Amino acid sequence: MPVEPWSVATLAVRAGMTAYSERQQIASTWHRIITKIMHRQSSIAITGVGGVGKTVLSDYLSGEGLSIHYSTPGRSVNQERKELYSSKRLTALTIVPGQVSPQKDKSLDELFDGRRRVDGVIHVVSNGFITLREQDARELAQEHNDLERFREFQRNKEVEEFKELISYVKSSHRKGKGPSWLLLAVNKVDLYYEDTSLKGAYRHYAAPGGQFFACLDQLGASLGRTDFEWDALPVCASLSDFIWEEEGVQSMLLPDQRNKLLLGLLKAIDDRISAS
Ligand SMILES: Nc1nc2c(ncn2[C@@H]2O[C@H](COP(=O)(O)OP(=O)(O)OP(=O)(O)O)[C@@H](O)[C@H]2O)c(=O)[nH]1
Ligand SMILES: [Mg+2]
Repeated sequence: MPVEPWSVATLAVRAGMTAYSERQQIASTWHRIITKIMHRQSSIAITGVGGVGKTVLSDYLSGEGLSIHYSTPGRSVNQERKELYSSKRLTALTIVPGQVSPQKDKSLDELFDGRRRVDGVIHVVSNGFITLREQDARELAQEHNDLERFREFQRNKEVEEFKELISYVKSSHRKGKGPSWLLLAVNKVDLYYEDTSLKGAYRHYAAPGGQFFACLDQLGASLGRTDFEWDALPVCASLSDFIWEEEGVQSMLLPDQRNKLLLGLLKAIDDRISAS
């Protein structure tokens, strides 16, 4: 269950920060997670609407995104994988493309209807700060030409998308193939990390009364509280300003604050893999 307050300081304590540099901790925690997943021959899924930041977040969780040579990717058409090479190639993490497409359905079917178990799901949301690319952006701009309306539209879309995911999770669970946990990664928090907006995001995604809480609470009741648990955590990866039409929102966190949030999420994943 999510705990308030959401802040860099509380998450740093939860992540058990040590004297090691955050970058080293990110790399070592990621390695530990991937090794455990590999030994189990299961996998982790990353889901969420297009432009919410799934590919970039996974690159930062693995440490790749922290390199000065890293450049942000374009829209993902096919599913992406983080793999480990041992005697055979094993997928440790699958990122489902966000844009509605046959590739997306195929990826979801493979994950939740395939032979291998899905250990857990990281579902990414971004409080309406969705990066739109190409034609669809121009079409939407005509209807939602101010940022607040655009964000509201995107937040509703996130709820619809989430309900679809829940059906996949339920059906996979019925076949005994997991997932046993779901983490709601409330992403791009660097764009709304001030008091009122952050509290608003907490209420929307994590507090009783919000639609996400209702969906997840119901899901927990139907799957069995001992077989499934969830949490919601704020996070961010690429600290970029957000521009919608004429309006801009500045990124307001520093790299070391961002790294603490990444570690908070990594720790939450690590704890769940260790427990399940
Ligand atoms: N401010 C801010 N911007 C971010 C963050 N993460 C990603 N972005 C921006 O969001 C854009 C989209 O991120 P992606 O990771 O490509 O999105 P995606 O969810 O993989 O999208 P699809 O591949 O279309 O499914 C990036 O190009 C960045 O500009 C973040 O934490 N904060
Ligand atoms: Mg992508």
